Amino acid sequence: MELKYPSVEHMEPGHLGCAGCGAALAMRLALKAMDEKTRVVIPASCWSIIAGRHPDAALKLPLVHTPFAVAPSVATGIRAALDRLGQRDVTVMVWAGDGSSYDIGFGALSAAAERSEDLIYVCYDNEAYMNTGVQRSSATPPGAWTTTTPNLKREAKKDILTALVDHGISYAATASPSYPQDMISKFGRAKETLGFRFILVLSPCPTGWRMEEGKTVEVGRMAVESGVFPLLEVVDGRWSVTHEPSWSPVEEYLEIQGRFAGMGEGEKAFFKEWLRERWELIRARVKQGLPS
Ligand SMILES: Cc1ncc(C[n+]2csc(CCOP(=O)(O)OP(=O)(O)O)c2C)c(N)n1
Ligand SMILES: [Mg+2]
Repeated sequence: MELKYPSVEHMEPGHLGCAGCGAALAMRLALKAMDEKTRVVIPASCWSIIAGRHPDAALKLPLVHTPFAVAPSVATGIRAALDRLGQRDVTVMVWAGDGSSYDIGFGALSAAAERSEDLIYVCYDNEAYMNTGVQRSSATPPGAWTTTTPNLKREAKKDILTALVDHGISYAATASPSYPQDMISKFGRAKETLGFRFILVLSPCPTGWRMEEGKTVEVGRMAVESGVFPLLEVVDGRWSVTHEPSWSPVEEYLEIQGRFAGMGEGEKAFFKEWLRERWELIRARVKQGLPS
């Protein structure tokens, strides 16, 4: 298949991530839609490590490391300074894990969204606190093993996308590095949009998901095709599904990952019910359209 995405690379070939890190691939693809006038803001996470340090840094772009809960606030300040300097053509992009986005930094994220800060906020979602050794977050799916859910997570995954959309932000999307064309075009669209933009990227983690490190792209595809991770776009409140799943069996997605190995029939039924309810909401939102 002919690859139609840009050859530009804002990431060096080497980085400090684990082999098969979906979050590293996600960054590489996301940056293909960005230019060199991009400033990256990263809170405590695996990416604090993956980025490395000068002179061996993995990114070719200026990057600010922040404490766990304040990346959107630091990004707000950087945006304000750039505006004061008249540098409106510079994009500020937060690149945060699910721990800081869904949980500990959610307050700062919600506040920046509510103020319509002119930022791109990316949550690379590997569904747990991976950098500190695989602890459960509110992004961890039901039925998953983590070190803090040795008997599997009992709760559903928090729907952060809908929560952010309901702040009235200008652009929101989900993306997967297994679908590079879809992902790069969403980052391109976000770059061209003003206001608060939120992109949720599912980033398979071989270490925490207990899967083979060569299967990152394949597992990402299974997440999308089974409907577990819907590819969506919400522009000014108008929802669309950018890639219809082929509804491949959910079991295929669960069985390829060791973190779901402890699931019994009850956990599988709960997982499928969570999935069904999620899609019910998506279909309703897509149908709803905009008020006339
Ligand atoms: C206030 C605070 N609490 C805890 C930590 C320790 N810590 C550093 S990274 C991290 C995990 C972050 O998880 P997530 O945001 O999902 O990113 P990931 O590591 O999965 O990439 C934690 C708990 C910290 N740096 N600061
Ligand atoms: Mg994480």
